[in-house]
Amino acid sequence: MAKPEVISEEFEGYIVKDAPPTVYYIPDFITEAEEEYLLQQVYKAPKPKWTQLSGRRLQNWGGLPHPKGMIAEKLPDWLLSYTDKISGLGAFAGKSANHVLVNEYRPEEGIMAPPTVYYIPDFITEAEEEYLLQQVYKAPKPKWTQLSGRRLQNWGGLPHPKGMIAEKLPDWLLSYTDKISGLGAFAGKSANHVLVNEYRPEEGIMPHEDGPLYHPTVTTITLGSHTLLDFYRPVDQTQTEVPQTEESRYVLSLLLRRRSLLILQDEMYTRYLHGISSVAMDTLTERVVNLSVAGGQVGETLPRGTRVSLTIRHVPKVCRANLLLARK
Ligand SMILES: O=C(O)CCC(=O)C(=O)O
Repeated sequence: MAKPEVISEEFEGYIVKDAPPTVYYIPDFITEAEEEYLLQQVYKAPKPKWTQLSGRRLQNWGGLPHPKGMIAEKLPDWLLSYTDKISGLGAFAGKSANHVLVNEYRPEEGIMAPPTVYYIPDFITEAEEEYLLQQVYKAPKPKWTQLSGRRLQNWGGLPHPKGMIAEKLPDWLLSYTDKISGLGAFAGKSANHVLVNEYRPEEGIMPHEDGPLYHPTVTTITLGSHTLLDFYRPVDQTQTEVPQTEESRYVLSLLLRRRSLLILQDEMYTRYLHGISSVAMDTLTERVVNLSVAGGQVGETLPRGTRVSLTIRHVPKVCRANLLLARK
């Protein structure tokens, strides 16, 4: 094998041999005093500089990378001396580092640690499924909103960029939202919002993102019938030559059996779009990645019945109605 190119002669001894020759590990790159100084600076940052993700929290410095170009912000001096030092070693082929992500991991946290998809079959019993369906169909008619391809009930308030005016969830939902929050699905927060969707056969929902108004975890209880939840890559704005069809952006599907719980987090929430195709029958393929746990065979066809889903989420920005009234 050709001798790997070394970014700087002084690092020749630090090439990790069993890794591709693009990994250098340099022990004691900084002194104890420098480590202490950097930690001090990190923890001096104002609270809003932190973004809490599941499994870690982070600070972003230098701007938000974007396909159309990052609106660059000057790095603070305490980072600049290190980015300059590393750029000076030739790490960026003569260019200068202009972006730093600070990640903080507590014990038991990690960037890959929490799987981003959990599928829990038989999360509820048949009796609970029947009870929940009864409650859904007991709701007064005006509680339903008819959309093209499905109808829905909104519980907990209407999420809004300025804050959701929170409404208490009914007890029949609260026992489930509390149970799911207790699993740690919302990083210690409690679910405060439930969308009830009803899909008849041949109904579905277009691929979409759930957006920034929710904590980036979505949990779904499926009642009445299975469905296939399909995932798609977002349209790549930098790629204009090849047409990007729904088919070419399709990545995988999950089989959601009745009475199951699905938890989606992180990239599966923030990066990929999800949707349900409007068909009367689903055919299982090797792209349905949870067949072993959900029970199903490639090639099998599953006729759809009426499915009711409870999409349970946490809306972080909330204003309480009584506070608003008090201000008037
Ligand atoms: O019914 C489902 O499982 C998906 C619902 C959904 O994606 C939504 O309401 O945004």
